[in-house]
Amino acid sequence: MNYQRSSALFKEAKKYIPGGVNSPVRAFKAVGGDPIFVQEAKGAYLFDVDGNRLIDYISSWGPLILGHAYPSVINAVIEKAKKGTSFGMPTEIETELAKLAVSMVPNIDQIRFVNSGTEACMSAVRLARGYTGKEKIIKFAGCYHGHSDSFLIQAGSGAVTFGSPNSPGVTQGTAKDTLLAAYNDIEGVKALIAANEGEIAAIIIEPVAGNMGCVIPSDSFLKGLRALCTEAQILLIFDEVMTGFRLGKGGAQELLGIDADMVTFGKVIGGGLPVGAFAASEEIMSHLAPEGPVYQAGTLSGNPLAMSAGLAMLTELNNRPEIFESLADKTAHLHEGFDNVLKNKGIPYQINRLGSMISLHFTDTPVIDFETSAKGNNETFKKYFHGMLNKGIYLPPSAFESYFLNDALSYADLDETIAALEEVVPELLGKQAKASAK
Ligand code: HOZ
Repeated sequence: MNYQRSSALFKEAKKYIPGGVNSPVRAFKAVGGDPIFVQEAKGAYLFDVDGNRLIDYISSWGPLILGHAYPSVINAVIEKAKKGTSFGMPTEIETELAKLAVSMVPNIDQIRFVNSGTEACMSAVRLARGYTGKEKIIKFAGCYHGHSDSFLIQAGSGAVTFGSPNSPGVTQGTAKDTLLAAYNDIEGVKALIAANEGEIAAIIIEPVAGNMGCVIPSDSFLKGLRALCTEAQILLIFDEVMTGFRLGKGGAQELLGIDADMVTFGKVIGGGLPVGAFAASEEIMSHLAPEGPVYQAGTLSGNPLAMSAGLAMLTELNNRPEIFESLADKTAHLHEGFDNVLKNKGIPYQINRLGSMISLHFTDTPVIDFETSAKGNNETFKKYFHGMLNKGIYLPPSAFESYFLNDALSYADLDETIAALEEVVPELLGKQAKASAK
């Protein structure tokens, strides 16, 4: 495949935008080469500026559950835009989306819309601190909750991809209030709580991690966290930026049967437009301004275009809950196909999957936390990524990201992807690649 125009655009972008991108993982630094510039997308496919068609496995990092440019979402945005784009005043559609989200997600009475998952997690923690009167939080190595200061401590996703899980610029004062535990290690959490008795406001976690690849919590781990939080009066915050409205109508809480005290959402709740949200019981949310003293605000919060996209997508998911099962089936098909291709080839690998999230790790060790995820062989990952890209398959350009399947993917697309992997295997083994049909 030819990516000449993408490379030329990247060169130009680098003159005016740091690293040529507005979010680091997009720069392909973890895999080498130049990023692909998108021209447009429809359904399961991306079309780049060089005229290539790519089967998309990132779905804008999660939100495009129905596929790209889904008609009811696009029409809702167009119709709304004709009536004005931003008012900084209340609109009815904010309540409509809030009401629908509250009806779909367990354990929440009220929701506050913001503009990104970063803002949602940052604000949720502020509210947790204001509500409990305590200052420390526990987060898990490899979990990513956006780029606000408190969370850039052993953060996953782009931060760890570029070797800066603890970013310069985060003060020691801020860092000391974030305690770090290992994912799936309940004893470690117990020890932290004991050592910081009465000081921990919240534990924040991706209930299914998507920022160190896809990492699945053990049943006893999440149950244990719930029990510890209840016992020590710590708020359990589920960061459902990726899992919310994706693993089921009610997200990971519903699928895994664990109740959170607060939930954060991101891109999904805006149907792919810039939205985030945080939600909890009325009792907790009443501490938020203007009802209570914990401040949070934003001109673009509840923006009508974003609300209309979110409402159209959530309405569709609410009316067609069979989508979640169908997505999980498609993901299982991909898993099985990848397994069939890779087994007995002498390539160490692990596949983690839950619902429509999946990741492939080139390691012998089961991937259960950040440490085991980091054991993946990045040289093999690079060959895999570029081999697949050359066959028209767009995967996350970092081994520390999950893939997100969308409803527009057909079984033929999945089979094309599995066939592409078959062709890439010799490259993974260090052999000469077979000539591609494309
Ligand atoms: N690392 C982000 C997803 N986990 C990437 C976001 C982006 O580049 O858009």
